[in-house]
Order: sequence, then C-alpha cells, then structure tokens
Amino acid sequence: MNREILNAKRFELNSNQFGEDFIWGVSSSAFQTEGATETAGKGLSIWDEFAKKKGAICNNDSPAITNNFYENYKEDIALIKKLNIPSFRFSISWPRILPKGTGSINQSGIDFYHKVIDACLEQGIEPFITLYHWDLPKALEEKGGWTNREILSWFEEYITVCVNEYKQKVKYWMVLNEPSVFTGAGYFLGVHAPGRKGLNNFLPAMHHALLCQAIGYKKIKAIDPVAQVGTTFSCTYITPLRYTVKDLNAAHRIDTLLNRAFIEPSLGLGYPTDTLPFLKGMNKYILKGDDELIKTKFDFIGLQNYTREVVEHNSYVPYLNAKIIPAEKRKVNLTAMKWEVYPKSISTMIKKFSQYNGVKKIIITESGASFFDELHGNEINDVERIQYIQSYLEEVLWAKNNGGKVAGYFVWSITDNFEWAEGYKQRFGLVYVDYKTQKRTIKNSGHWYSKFLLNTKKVEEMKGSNLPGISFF
Ligand code: GCO
Repeated sequence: MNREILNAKRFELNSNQFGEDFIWGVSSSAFQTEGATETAGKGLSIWDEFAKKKGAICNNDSPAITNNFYENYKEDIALIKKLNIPSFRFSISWPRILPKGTGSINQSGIDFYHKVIDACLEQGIEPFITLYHWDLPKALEEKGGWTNREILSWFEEYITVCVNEYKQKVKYWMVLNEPSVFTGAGYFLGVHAPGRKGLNNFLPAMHHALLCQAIGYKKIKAIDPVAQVGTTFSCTYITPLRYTVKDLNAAHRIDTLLNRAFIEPSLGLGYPTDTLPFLKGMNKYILKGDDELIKTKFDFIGLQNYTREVVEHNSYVPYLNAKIIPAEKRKVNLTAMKWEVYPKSISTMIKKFSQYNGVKKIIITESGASFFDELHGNEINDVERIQYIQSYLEEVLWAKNNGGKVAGYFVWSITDNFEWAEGYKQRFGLVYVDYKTQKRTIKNSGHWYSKFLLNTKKVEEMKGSNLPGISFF
C-alpha cells in the first residue's frame, strides 16, 4: 500500500493491517517506575546516587517513590489488561537482585519479579524482560563500572541468576537497553549516571557494554535454548541541514555514531573506524578474541525511535566536526521534550536496520511522546499523543509493507514515570499519574490504543485465557 493511500486512510488505520502475528505491547523500566530504591534489601544503583546530586535532575525530583510500581504492580498490570495490551516490556533492577552487584542474592528482589511475572501471566499478558535498563549497582561503579573489563564476569553472573530463576515463565529477553545512550550520556557527556566524561571513559564503557551484550545473548541461549533473545538500540534519522558535501559528511558521521557503531560490531562488521577515526582509541581495550566474543545472532533487535535530527558541519566540535541543530530552532512540530515530531524517522530506521543480513526481526520496543498533559476532571485529552502514535504507526505499516523486517510495536510508556534527568516534568504515559496521590487516570491516548488493539488475535487469546504466555514467534 503506498504512502498516499495510507495517509488518505489515516483514520481507518487498524491493528489487523499489521497481521495477526504482529506483537503489540507497552514498555517501562525498573528505575523509572518502581520506587522502593532503598527498601526490601535493594542495593543502591548509580541512578539512585546520581539523583542525589543537586541540579542533576530537573526540579531536583527524587526517584525514591516515582509510580511506586514496587507496591502498585498489580494495579498497573491490570490497567495493561484493561487496555487490551497483550505484551508488557519491563526491566529487572540489577541491584534489587544482587545488592552489591555480585555475590549475595536479595531474595525479596527475586520474589518481587516472580510476583510481577505471575501477575502478567495471570492476565494473559506476555512479559518481555530487559535485563539492563541503566541501573548499574553503585558498588560496581565504585570498581570502575562499565569501564572495568571485570564487568564481563559481573554481568554474566547477574544474567545467570535472572534467567535460571525465571526461565520457566519468561520466553522473551532483551539484554541491554540502548547501549549508545547509557555509555554516551553516562560516560562521555556526564549528563546521565554515573556522570563521567571523556573518551577515556566512553571507549572502554562502549566496548565492554557490547561484549556484555553478546555474553548476555549466549548465556541466555545456553540456559534456555528456546528463549527468544534480543537487545535494544536507540536510533534516529539524521539529515543534513544543507545538501553540501560538508553537511552530508557531517550527517554521515553522526548517523554512523548513533545508528551503526553499536550494532555493527555485534554483526561481525567491526567498529566503523573509517568514518569515525576516534573509535581507533578502542584498540587499547580490545583483547585477542574480542572480535569473535562480541558477535551475536539475536533472534530480534529492539529499535527505539522518537524523532529525527538535522546536522551541519562544525569544525569546532571535537571528534565529530558536526553539530545537531536543536529542533526548537527549526520551527517544527515539537513534543514537550523539544523533539521534532517526524514520523518518517521510524520507517527510515526500520528500512535501514532491515538491510543488515544479521538482523532477523525488528520489534519497535519504544515509541511515544511526552506532551504537557492536563487533567480536567477525570479526563486527559492528549490528542497530540494520539496523532503522534497514529502517524508513527502509519509509517511502521508502510515500512512493513515495503520490505521492513518489523514484527512488533511497544508504546513508551504505560504510565507517566521518572524521565531520567528530566524527572517528572515529562509525561510519556498512556496513563496519567498524580504523584501526590498515586492515582492513575487513563489518558485518551490509552483509550485510543485500547480500541485500536481490539479484535486482534492476541487480544482475543488474552481475554479468553489465563494460560501462561502467548507464543508470538
Ligand atoms: C530511552 C529509555 C527510556 C526513556 C524514553 C523516553 O530510550 O531513553 O529507554 O527509558 O524514558 O526513551 O526518553
């Protein structure tokens, strides 16, 4: 179906056009929703520590409670069911399982995720678990964190505990959440936890994260060969400000860093040092055999796309000689995060990643938007979020119908939550959270998504049974 007809049919878009095997879901993460940061035996994470630094988080918001998913998990999972959403992507908090990162296990943590998984299965909802969504145990950061190659064994120990514990109930795993973001923002720019800067932190963190990505895949497959194992990548369509050689090359460098550098080593293509010579600094951290160790054969990859960026050449920017033009300076349609609403970004990224032979299947594991939601009585009429999701889904459908290997779509996020350095100022949820009362209110976008998903096969199965798990692949 071509784009014009698809657009003409904008409001006739329905989930059955994606096929009955398409996976529909909603996503969240432990640190952003659980709260209970220092209770029930949990160890501190680098984000618990980072959030204590004055000025690190917008309005100095604290993650100590957030949506209190630790206590409210049943209510939120019941909301997912109420919204006809058949899959729920959430993460396990490493320091809630291993408070010191390695060694002694916190049984309350183990029990908590059994309860969350059981609550999903009882509702006929398929759990999709992310093993690392940025909340590294503080105790490991004190030993160098992602810059210390010992993390390979720490990470393997953590994966082994989790997968052995939950393998009877969980069939869909993602190893990492967005390695480019947690290494780039946390170990190069210093704007995310643990707040470290410079290439001497970023390069080892990047290399060790990609090695752990592969180690995680192999360990899960060794424990449970039938598990479906993926990992997730942030991705953004990059376009040049002007079609000049300089700007085109600048856009190519940013595209390479954001969209190629973190997946290509795992596909056996190596680091793209031809375009980004500064990556040659990685050689200091590469040991014999790493080129094999880093390779993986993921059953699927998660793509997490929100916007596009426009880039121009700028020789004052070190390593990249390229500068992103802030969307707010480009007079375009923005979300509350000041990210441009640009639906063609998601179809472009699906087509781009589909071209890799090593990519078997793509699931959009995050797509959504923050807007300044207003509660009027018991309603939030977030029409911008409905239009955002619809327009991105039209592009996902177009990509699927034009050779894209896309097999699923998860909205970010089920409830408003702690948006990292932005704190509670940003609201991405299909469900509004009043943080003072913990009252949940389904936004009109939640009602829209629920209606959109009706009549899909998975929803009928979910409504009809309490059998554990629904096989999607
Ligand atoms: C990310 C993280 C999410 C964010 C979401 C909105 O992609 O940064 O996976 O935790 O909250 O993307 O920014």
